[in-house]
Amino acid sequence: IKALIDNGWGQISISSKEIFRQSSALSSNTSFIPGILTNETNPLFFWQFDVNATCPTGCSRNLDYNVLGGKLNRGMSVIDSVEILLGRSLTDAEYGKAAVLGWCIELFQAFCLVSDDVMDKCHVRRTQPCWYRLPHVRLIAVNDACMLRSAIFHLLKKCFRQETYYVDVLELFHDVSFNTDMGQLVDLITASEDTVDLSKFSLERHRKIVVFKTAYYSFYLPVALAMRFTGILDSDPATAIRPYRVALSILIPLGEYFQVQDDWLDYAGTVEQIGKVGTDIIDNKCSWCINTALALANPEQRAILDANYGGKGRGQEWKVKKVFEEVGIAEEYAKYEDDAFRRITGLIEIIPEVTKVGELKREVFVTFLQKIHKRLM
Ligand code: GPP
Ligand code: MG
Ligand code: MG
Ligand code: MG
Repeated sequence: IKALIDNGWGQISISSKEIFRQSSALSSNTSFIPGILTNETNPLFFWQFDVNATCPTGCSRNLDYNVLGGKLNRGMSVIDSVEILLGRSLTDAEYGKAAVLGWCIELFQAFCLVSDDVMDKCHVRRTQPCWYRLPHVRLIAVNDACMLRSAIFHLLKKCFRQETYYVDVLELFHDVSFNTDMGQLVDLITASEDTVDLSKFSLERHRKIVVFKTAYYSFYLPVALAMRFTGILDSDPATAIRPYRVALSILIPLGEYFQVQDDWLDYAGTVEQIGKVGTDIIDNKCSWCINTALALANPEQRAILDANYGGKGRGQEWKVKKVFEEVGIAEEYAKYEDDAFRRITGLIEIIPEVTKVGELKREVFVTFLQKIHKRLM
């Protein structure tokens, strides 16, 4: 892994390098993702040995191509949250285990992106062609996505089977995964390929989609894993406070804000910023942008949206973007960001300012909010 990082992985940020370095320090004879498939003592070794010999896509290539190259925010959030909850820096062993949980979320994210790009028919992801676009991959990407998700459970078994919270962690992944699948389903069936009917859209429907498809796995999952890892129980017998519910009540709105930003950047971001090319308009997606534009459009503008949203013809996307501009969507988005920041800060303040070890801490959520507020990538 060191060689991988030092020779030619210049695009990996410092924090990503740190997570790799620490993960490989987990145990002297266990290299880690993407090295997990290169170690003979690893139960996954047979994958590489058998499958790479015959399969041109190769499993380690799947990992290298799809797990790396992102910001690793979700993975790093597990480690950051564990450190905050324990109120101290971690030993190497603790860091290694927290990093495994971080990598499990990154595997889940890779599974989501590989399959989402097939479903959204995208071309570019993390500034490279989407995995399924590679000529030797194509629909094998569906199986590769499944393998990325299955690898999570291999890792959890390998590293956490002895822990009292093993089943809680398994349940978390299963529940969050189910919610994400449901969110993705509602996203897809609301964006019909054959008929464009903007009257089906609403901000309420948008909220349901984004909470389920993004907020649970991107925001609740990292913090809930850190909470399990540090021994936080479902309810505190002394105070009757239910910490996981409190965390959910903050992280779901935070995840909703994050996905609104994703929708905004799909329309306004450049490929250099976001590493992908937006497809929400041509894909007829129920995004924050179209819902906001619908609320502000006059009858002529509405007619242009009705005639061109979801259209694949020349200039149709441009016409929609022009209406977005005319209705002042940029100002509306700036207002949304300010309001979301205030609202979520208010939710965070429900947690007492001073707490004991083993209890939730405001800083976990403040750190997360600061990481995403006004993000441009
Ligand atoms: C983001 O939607 C949501 C996901 C990537 C979750 C997908 C879930 C699955 C079960 C496959 P998006 O399409 O707006 O993301 P992006 O803009 O990154 O393509
Ligand atoms: Mg999608
Ligand atoms: Mg997509
Ligand atoms: Mg998007």
